[in-house]
Amino acid sequence: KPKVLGYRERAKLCSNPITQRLFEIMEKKRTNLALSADLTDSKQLLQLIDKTGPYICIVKTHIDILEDFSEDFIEKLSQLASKHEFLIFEDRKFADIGNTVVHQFSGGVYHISNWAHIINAHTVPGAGVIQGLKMVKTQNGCGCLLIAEMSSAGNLATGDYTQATVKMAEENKDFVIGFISVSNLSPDPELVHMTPGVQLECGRDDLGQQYLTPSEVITRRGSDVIIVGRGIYQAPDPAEAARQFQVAGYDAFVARLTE
Ligand code: BMP
Repeated sequence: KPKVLGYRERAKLCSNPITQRLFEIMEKKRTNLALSADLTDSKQLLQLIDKTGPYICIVKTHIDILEDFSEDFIEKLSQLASKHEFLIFEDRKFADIGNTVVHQFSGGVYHISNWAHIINAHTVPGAGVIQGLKMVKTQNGCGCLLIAEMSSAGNLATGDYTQATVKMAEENKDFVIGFISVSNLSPDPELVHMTPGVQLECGRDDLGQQYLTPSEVITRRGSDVIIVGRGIYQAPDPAEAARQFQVAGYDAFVARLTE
């Protein structure tokens, strides 16, 4: 069984500055919690992020669900990222040919390459999607997660598709920093695993989302980061909920370290 490494050791082993920074933040703030910030009003979203900032290592955005997007929102989000020390992950799920994703990543209304530290991509187009994204000049030296598995019922990212995705990650480590997955797929300490579909109790929603607990995800399945949306922002006290997920996620990691 491979030895489980602490966040500081992982940071030292990472050659990519984004993963290095991520593990340093995780070590310093004692958190493996990513907030899935899926509110549609920018003022409410910024308030949520400011309140939960102390407990998280990443804010994951869906920038295209904001009703009132503006440059000012990005400015304020970036200020909060510096204030609370977290990375910004735009969950854009690029999934087209290389030439198209170049424009989707750098251009349009959102100019994602100017502000995101982390992006992600489906591998259904083949390696061209990675080649395209990699060509774009970025502000923060952006790293890319490949969607190797999904949390939703009946999804097709399984078996050979998942294995081919792992291979693509291993072959593109200058830009690919890890996976969206619901299990540990690679023993390489430079590749990070992030898992959505997390609540404090197992269960599902009405549209196919399936929830696992922090201990199932981190201790048993060996993922690195829990991604939590409604479990935090729909709670009566989101800051308190974030604190509970921080503790649950971190305790689950300590349990894996010491088991
Ligand atoms: P929630 O915790 O509210 O179910 O939100 C999960 C978040 O993670 C959503 O933003 C969703 O888009 C994202 N996500 C997911 O749920 N499953 C996946 O397989 C991949 C995702 O990006």
